[in-house]
Amino acid sequence: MPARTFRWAVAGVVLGIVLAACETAKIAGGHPGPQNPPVSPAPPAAEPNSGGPFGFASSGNADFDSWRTQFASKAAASGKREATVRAVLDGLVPVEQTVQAQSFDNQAEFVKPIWDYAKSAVSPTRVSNGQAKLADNITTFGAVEAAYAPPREVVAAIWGMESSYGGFIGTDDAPRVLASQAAIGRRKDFNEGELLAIMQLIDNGSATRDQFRKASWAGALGQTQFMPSSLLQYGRDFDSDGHRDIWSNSGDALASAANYLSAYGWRKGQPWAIETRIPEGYDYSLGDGRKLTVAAWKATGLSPATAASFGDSDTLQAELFLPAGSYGPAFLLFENFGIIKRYNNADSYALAVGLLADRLAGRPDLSRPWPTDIQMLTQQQAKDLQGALNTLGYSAGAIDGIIGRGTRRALQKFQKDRSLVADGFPTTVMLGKVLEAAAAR
Ligand SMILES: [Ca+2]
Repeated sequence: MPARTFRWAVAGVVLGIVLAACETAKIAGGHPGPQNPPVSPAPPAAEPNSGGPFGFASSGNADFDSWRTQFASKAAASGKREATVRAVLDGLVPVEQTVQAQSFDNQAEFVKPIWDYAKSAVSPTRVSNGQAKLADNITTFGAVEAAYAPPREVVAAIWGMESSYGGFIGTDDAPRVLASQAAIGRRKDFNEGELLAIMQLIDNGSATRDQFRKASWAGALGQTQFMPSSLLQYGRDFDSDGHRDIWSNSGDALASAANYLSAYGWRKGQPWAIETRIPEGYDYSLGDGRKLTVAAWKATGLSPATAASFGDSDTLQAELFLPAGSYGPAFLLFENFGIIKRYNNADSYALAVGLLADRLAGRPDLSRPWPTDIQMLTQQQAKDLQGALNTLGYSAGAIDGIIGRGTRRALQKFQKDRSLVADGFPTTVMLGKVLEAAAAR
């Protein structure tokens, strides 16, 4: 999915500061991207005059009221039932913008190292709860697994990450948070599209107005934390009762998540990643995003960390992923890692889902510990690093304090040119070397 250009996400999805998948991209859970939700052709004479037939009571915010009147007319003109338009928009009072802005800016993903997130993802409680849920819902998981490409443990891991296996689905009103953003916040078109999707879901009987009152602060819905347009496009009515009830029907929720991954091209039977052992003296600069076959990776000296072999994956394309540089576990990533990122475009999220899935499937824990004793760069230090790399001509990209792939690749080039271990991992010692080099220019 095309990456969003805003820090947009459901609560609880994570982008490690060391590992931002894209420098500032976030995806609202399960949302496939800024494709326009299907909109019926406008009936020619349906355009209401200004104010339209709605006449909402004032919210107390003139800008919001003005937007709402116009948007209601637009929604009705696009074919949404007037009663639905009214039900979705009537009585809304915009969220205080400072509160909403804080929610966007204070997401844990921007301050946590990736291993904090990975470790909490596979906490003993989350693993044991997941195993219990797999056992309790064995018939549903069997049917979902038979109907869609991903294995049950991956679907269960997403369920666990998004809503603690359905235990927490949010208490915000999706129309309220989306309308607030559309009217006086960020990303008008995107949020209006999500509101139109809600109206369409109500109009076609998939969901009720009241169900949309159980959403995250960003408007993500139900046990799978789908944005409304994702529910419209990928939601499934697995028990065929006429409703896509991802809030309280775990079959609908799990089938919807599995369908989403299938639709984005999940490779049935292929792994998401395999932990790899790296030999002494290895050229870490190979971990720069290039894709080679597993056979070619083996020829560079890599071997599987916890298994006897890489299995039958020799011909698959993989990328060497060094989330903790040379200080922690390394992985060969496969296409399915990218499919998990369609759900949420952060390496740390996909890593957490994959690791949790592995544990739920009974596969062994990582062979190498995360380097919890390493001090992470602060956001300001990360900016200093990016600025110095740019000064030195290594092109770290935008100076945003988020160390994503671009920054890591630039650091790898710096390290390689100086015969340092080119792992692209920004320790404070490495920051010192880069700043020193930049100052000497
Ligand atoms: Ca249903």
